Amino acid sequence: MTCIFCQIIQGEMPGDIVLQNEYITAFRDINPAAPKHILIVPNKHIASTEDLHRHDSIIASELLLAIKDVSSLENISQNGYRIISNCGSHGRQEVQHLHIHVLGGAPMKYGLG
Ligand code: DGP
Repeated sequence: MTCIFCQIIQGEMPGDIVLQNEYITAFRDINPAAPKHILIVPNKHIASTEDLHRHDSIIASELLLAIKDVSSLENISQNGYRIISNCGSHGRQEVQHLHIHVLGGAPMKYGLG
């Protein structure tokens, strides 16, 4: 079965893409948990942080650097935001393609659990 996020990256499925470069794609979450809720994903299919290896260090750094690009594009740099990456069943990861949630546009609730 083809990965949903791979389909969005490749333009085979509609996705509200806010940023795309050689390494990463950022698009709006279909089920936003905050006024601004963007997912940043590697263009290469990597299932989770557990599957991210040192030979993909450029991808890892591009994922992190894209956070600031997205915050700037979404006008949430000044007030801040929360980033989350769920991994595996205990982390309640639903889509098996590594992604960083960027949540902003309003104060987050306290706590992480
Ligand atoms: P996670 O639990 O971290 O795996 O969150 C996956 C997120 O992906 C969830 O917030 C909803 C979002 N999502 C699932 N399917 C789609 C889709 O087809 N398009 C978009 N834009 N987001 C999706």
